[in-house]
Amino acid sequence: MNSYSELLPVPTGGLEIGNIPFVTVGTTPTPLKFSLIIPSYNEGDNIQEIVRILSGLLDSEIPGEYELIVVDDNSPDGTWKLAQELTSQYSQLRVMRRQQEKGLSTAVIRGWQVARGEVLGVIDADLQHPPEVLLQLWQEMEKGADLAVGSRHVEGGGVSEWSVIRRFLSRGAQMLGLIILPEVIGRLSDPMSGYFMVRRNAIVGKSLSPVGYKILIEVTGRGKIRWIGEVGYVFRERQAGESKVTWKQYIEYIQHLLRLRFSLWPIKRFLRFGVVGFSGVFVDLGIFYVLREMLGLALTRSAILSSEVAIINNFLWNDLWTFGDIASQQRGWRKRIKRLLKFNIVCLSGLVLNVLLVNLLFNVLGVNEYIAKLLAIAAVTLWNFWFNLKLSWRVTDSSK
Ligand SMILES: Nc1nc2c(ncn2[C@@H]2O[C@H](COP(=O)(O)OP(=O)(O)OP(=O)(O)O)[C@@H](O)[C@H]2O)c(=O)[nH]1
Ligand SMILES: [Mg+2]
Repeated sequence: MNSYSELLPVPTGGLEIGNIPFVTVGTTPTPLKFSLIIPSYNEGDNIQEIVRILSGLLDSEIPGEYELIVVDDNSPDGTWKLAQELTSQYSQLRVMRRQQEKGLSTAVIRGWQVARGEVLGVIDADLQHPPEVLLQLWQEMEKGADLAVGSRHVEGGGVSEWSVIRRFLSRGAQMLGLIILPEVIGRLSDPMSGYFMVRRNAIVGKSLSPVGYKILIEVTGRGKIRWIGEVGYVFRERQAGESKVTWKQYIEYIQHLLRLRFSLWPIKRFLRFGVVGFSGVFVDLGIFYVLREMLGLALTRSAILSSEVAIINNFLWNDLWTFGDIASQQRGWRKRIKRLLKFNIVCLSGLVLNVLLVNLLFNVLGVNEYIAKLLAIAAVTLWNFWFNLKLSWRVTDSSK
């Protein structure tokens, strides 16, 4: 009797993780607690063993409330076929065979897109990720972590028989990551890990980029990850099959870091902030003219008043436009006044910094005074932007 499950449909289109699809497969209700993706390419010698071990572990912990999803890229050795045959024996197993798309990262994302679990995970098919660690990772999630990562660089972790070169490259890649993307890479002791679980809520609606091999960095960078749990594991030697790691992946990795860097920096906001700042110059000058020429006020008084009007002008535009999306979540006059006060303080501190910098550059370093002033304006613009972003319109979510 042939009682294999049908192959899963391959999602097309964007690489965004949605809410749990409301489908009932057989008698299994949705949502499930956990969906574990097993990406595979020519893992015919390993697939049966990994499915057997993982099913055993999860059956003991969360019977009937999980699913294993093998995502195979049409392996020439027929891994997908072998996996599909296993579905008659393992009811929680589902298989996707991709023929149009290739690559580890997109395999994981496509798997997550059809997954029904509240927690989404990934594990290599080649038994290099010790399956027993899975339950420890699961416990981290149960304790409330948003992300639980198997790490080779915390207690209990390691790499068994890697060559010096591979260790060096792995560490080097991590250092580079720390320089380019400190706020992401700095949160992970093992950013190259391919063994982790993430709460669906933390990445729902986020579009994950297909560049690169290391989906963990993408998830940490774009997701709403507050708490990360790490569990040490020793990366085992391959038992069977061939490695797919090539130089190309290092290049992709760097591309990936850079792409994420640019999308995480709030460049659009910064440009708007600049435009608003520029408009403030004219307001300042205009009011100064009115106060001096028409009302005959004293110089200092006019300068202070016109600056304050410009600050209020800038605040209003920033509150409406640059940071409008954040402001609309902090409604009410009280909050708005609070933001205005903070904005004032930041601008004032910027002014002090401006004067200090011009003095330092001109008097101490001997820079031409106009160049000194220009440099100070550039530095203070960044300063004002950053502190207003973090303080006045508090954004802790880096994707904003
Ligand atoms: N679906 C899919 N899976 C892949 C692809 N490339 C690698 N995999 C799987 O992803 C997992 C990790 O890939 P590996 O080639 O083992 O990479 P690695 O573990 O870093 O390197 P090794 O130490 O050489 O094994 C394995 O389960 C592979 O079968 C791919 O293009 N598509
Ligand atoms: Mg491997």
